[in-house]
Amino acid sequence: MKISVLTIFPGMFDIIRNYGVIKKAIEKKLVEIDILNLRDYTTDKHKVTDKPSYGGENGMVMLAEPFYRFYDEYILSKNHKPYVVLPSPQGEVFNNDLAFELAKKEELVFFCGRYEGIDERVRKIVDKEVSIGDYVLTGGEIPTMVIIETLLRFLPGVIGSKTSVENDSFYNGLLDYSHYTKPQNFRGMQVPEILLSGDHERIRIFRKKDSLLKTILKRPDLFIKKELDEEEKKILVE
Ligand code: 6GU
Repeated sequence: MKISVLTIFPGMFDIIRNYGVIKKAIEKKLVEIDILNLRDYTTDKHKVTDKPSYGGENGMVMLAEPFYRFYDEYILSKNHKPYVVLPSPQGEVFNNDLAFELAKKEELVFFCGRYEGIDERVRKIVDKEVSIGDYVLTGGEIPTMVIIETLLRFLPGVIGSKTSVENDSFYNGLLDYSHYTKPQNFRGMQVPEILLSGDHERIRIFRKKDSLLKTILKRPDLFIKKELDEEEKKILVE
């Protein structure tokens, strides 16, 4: 997969490129992440990317021209059509399902906006507007990093084992089960006996029940949306 990001603050992306799982994914060539400076697509000698809003009193708005120039020079030159994402509080609310859909694309492009917003006409060359939640951030860079990190976990080979992605919170509409490591007795708190038993089937059922109960207690909104299978129903009535 290829990801290109258009931003006036390329340095912000060092955070995701240089650490942990994403750094490894880049090294393994599972993903190529290109961070492009929007200023390189400006047309004036001062490399201006924003101007005051028409109508007044509303601060600065990002110019449409640099985004369109990038679109003409980069996106239209490809024989496949990259999928353009505009992170914005007006977008579809991001979740694991949307991340899974985005992870199937051959190439993603993120347009990072700043200030009060982006010229409305940029939306014409955007495939999907995505919000990371009902609150407002000052720019699209952090949301872009959130979206990239989430979707990369779905690419084969990025996370050590497929089962750890599948067991994660939300993958099956439930929160993750509880985890324990050494020591067995930590300040008087014990690891549940069953996890030490070596009985994989009983451990699987125990964890499933833990996931179900955690979801009911902590995220009842998720639980009421979940369609329980026969095994899950049986675990809950036991
Ligand atoms: Cl994607 N962008 C900005 N600027 N603020 C947000 C957001 C995105 N999602 C939630 N708030």
